[in-house]
Amino acid sequence: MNVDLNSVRTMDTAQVEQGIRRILEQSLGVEPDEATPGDYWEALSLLVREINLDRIRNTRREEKDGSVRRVYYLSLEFLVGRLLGNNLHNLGIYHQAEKATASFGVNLSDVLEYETDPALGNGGLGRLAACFLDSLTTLNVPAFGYGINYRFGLFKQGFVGGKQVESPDAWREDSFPWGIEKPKRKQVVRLYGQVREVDGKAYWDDTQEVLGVPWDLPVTGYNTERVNTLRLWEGRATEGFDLNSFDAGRYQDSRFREILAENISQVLYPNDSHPEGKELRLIQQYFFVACSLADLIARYKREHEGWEQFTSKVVIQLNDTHPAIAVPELLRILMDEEDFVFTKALEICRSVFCYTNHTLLPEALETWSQGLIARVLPRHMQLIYKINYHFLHNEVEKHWPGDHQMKNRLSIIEEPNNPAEPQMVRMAYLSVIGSHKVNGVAALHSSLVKQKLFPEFDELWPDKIVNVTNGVTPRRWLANCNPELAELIDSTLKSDWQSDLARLGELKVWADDPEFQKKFARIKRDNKVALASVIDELCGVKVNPDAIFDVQIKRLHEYKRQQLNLLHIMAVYRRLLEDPDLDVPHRVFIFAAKAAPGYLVAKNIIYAINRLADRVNNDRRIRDKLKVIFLPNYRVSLAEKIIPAADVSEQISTAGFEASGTGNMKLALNGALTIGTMDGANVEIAEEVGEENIFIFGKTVEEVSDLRQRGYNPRDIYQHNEELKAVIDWLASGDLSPDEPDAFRPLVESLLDSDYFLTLADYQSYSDAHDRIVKAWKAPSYWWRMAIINTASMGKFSSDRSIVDYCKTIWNIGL
Ligand code: DL6
Repeated sequence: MNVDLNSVRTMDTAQVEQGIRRILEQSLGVEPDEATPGDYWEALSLLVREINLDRIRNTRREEKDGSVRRVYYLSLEFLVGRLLGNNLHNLGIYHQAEKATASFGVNLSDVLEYETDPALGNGGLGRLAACFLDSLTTLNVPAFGYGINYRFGLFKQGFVGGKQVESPDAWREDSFPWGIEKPKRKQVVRLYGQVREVDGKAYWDDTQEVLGVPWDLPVTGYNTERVNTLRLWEGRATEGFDLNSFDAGRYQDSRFREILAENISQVLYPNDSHPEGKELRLIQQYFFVACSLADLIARYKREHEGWEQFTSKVVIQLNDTHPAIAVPELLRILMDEEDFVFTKALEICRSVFCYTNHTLLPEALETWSQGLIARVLPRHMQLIYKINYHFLHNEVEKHWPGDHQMKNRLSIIEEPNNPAEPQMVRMAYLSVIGSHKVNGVAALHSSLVKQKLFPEFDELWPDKIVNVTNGVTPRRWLANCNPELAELIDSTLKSDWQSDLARLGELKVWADDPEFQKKFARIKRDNKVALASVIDELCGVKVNPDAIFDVQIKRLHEYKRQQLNLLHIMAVYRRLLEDPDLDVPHRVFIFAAKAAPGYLVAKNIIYAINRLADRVNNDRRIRDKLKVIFLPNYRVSLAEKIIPAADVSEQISTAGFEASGTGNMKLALNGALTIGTMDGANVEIAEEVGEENIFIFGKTVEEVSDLRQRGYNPRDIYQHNEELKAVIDWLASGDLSPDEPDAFRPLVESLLDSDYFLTLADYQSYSDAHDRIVKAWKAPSYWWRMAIINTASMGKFSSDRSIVDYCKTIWNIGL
């Protein structure tokens, strides 16, 4: 039977109501009048799950003839966020659910608050993966996401005396009805052991085995009956798991504990831009890659005879280098299990793999010691050498004959400067060599990937490195999180902007209309009132919804420069102390960010902001003109509350360091004005909104590099900028932390001694840009015009457009 996934069925309110009642009574065993919001959340989630399961069956039926090319998105992180609201919206039954819960006397928004965020990611990379799944499904592309079902997601952040403290996030300890265990699809993964060669064939023996058991999360799309799958693997011990063999002197004690099978999927590593060279992390990477490849090959074999069609039916996107071990793993399967010769096997790998680079930070580029890979995955180490030999002696030699330096430079194996250090395996090179396309995530980033990161690869293979600018799903990041604005847009445009975000451009004609501006501003204010009550609840601080809400929400990293924001707020405070009558609008500076637990300067910045907040928020002299808020435990559901309420979006990274950013897109989409550097996707946002509708400041990539070449001394700036000197001295003085006078020494030293991220160099320009913001705010019709133009200009930044680009330029999938 052919199923048309485009003809979407829906449910009316009475059906949703009956469904809720049935599940409350028959599955949860509670009467509607005694049910808690948590029970309603569970009942509604189970109802949605029934619908999803029904649709998954239809999706499978539609794909059964095997004619489609599937996208397999391999990612160690999927930051999916709460699922109920999003699913209700995608299934087209949000309003029905609202009315149905109301008929039981329950408010749907209270019910939705009950859900815990599945915190299966660190930040941008993981959230992007989640947006892409939404868009793949919405665009009706057959796709699987593959990742790990971590028991503990990203840590929970709290503050004690203003300092970050981390606690484990056992996100699925309570009920989590979305994941469906699929024991029948389990996979066996092998580790350690050794390789024997017999008659030229390799045998990987004496291995330790662990099981990977999949958990499936249904992925719904907007306006389609298709339901794709996010398959997350969980580690389990095999029955014959032999503890004694681990202890037989071959492995040290600490390692013994690390490699217990169940540990594999316990914890998400909490660093987003600094990989952890731990054995368990390598095992995590291999574990999920091995399970996923085995699973997708089994699916392929169920649908096809032979390997001839493999490359036209399968495409595998490597989300950064975390899944790069997939290249030698597929090679191993093809050569050792399927008897392909090396060159043919490598050709197949290159046809199916593609790799996305998400960062230029040198410390974030993964390398693994050769010795570690050789011990944990001995066969893979052999194959990496084989790929490297083939690459250097055929491809590099052909292009640069006799050039040994070039071979050294492009080798997957990095030779140490000091012979006592180990050889390292460059996972990025492995990914480039094993893929047919490599992409950066914004135009500027992709050009830097070509020029700075992989210039020789770009010369060797001029068509390989391409750009796909990131995007965000307009369903979660406008329709769901900002329903009032969505309604205004609906009633103004009368067209389906949610599936064609470029339609927002039609709002531009309303930008100067006083009535429209009034409505737009009213919605922003309502959202600010709602955020103010969250702030009061979480921080105990009352903020004025008529103040400018200036937000910086993202991971805490020196390159993202929360410290620049901090220094400027300190300066604003000083100005107010000097003249409390200063004619400036009230301002609320809002931060939310987690710092990697081992990143001391980042934690120091959090502490400084919190200490400053304490001082400012309790200082009556400045008459509430300034408030500083640090919201704890930043996560997707908190972002959904902050973003609709933001007036100003801080995107202030050092130029050349932020690959793209996606928060910048979400905030502009919701009518916040960006203060930003010419970095990442800010450049394209500026192009779309026009330079008059964005506050650009700071050094460009070229200026940053010129300055470094000339020799940068932050102390020169410090000595010559009176205001900046005063705030840094104040920070260093211990006045903000009398109990710990040296508390901010790490931050002050990093600013004055090296200032690698050029905070001081960009300070004055940043402060001037803020003055322009203040001026613009004082002219409301000018401000709201800009805000409306920002929303109207975000069409390009839908993740649907990103996925269309991937389909065309990378995956060769027709839509
Ligand atoms: O591409 C998604 C996201 C970008 O928007 C950010 O600019 C970038 O910092 C982030 N990268 C990471 C680091 N990952 N690694 N490796 O999260 O990716």
